[in-house]
Amino acid sequence: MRTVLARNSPRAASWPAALAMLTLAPACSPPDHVTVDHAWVRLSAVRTNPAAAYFTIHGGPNDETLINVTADTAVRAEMHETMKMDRKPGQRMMTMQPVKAVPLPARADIVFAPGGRHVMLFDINPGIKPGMTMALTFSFSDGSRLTERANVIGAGDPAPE
Ligand SMILES: [Cu+2]
Repeated sequence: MRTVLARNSPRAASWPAALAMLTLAPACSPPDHVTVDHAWVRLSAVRTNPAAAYFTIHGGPNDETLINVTADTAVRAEMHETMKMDRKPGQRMMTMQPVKAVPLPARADIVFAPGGRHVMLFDINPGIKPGMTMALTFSFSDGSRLTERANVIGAGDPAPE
C-alpha cells in the first residue's frame, strides 16, 4: 500500500495518510496475546467415562507455559499425552500419561488433537449433550488465563473440520 502511494504521487503520501495506514495495520498483524480456537469436546459413549477436549493454542508475543486446562462443567481435568509403546516386538500399544506443563513459545501453535495431546475431562455434568458448548479455561505460568467455548460432540460423531 505504502509503495503504491509513493510511486503514484509522492507528495500525496502525506504524513497524516501514512499515519492512518499505520493505525490500520494492526488488524492484519497477529494478536498481542495468546488465543485459542478450534476447541471441541468428544463425550464418551459411556457417560461415566471421561470425555476428551481438543483445541489449538496460538502463542502471543512472549514465551508462555500452559499449566492447566479446566472446565466448569467437569469435576476434574488432566492434560494427557498419547504415547506409542512397544509392548513386545511387533505389538504396539497406545497409552497415555499426564502432562504437567506444555511450553508455548512466542507465536507458535500447540495442537491438542486425537492421537496426541488431549485434556481428559472427568465427571462431566450429565446435562451436557452433543450440540452444546462448554467453557474451557486455560491457565498459563505467568498468571494469565483465558476461557474459550468448545463445541461438544457425541462419541461416534466425526471430528470437526
Ligand atoms: Cu487421556
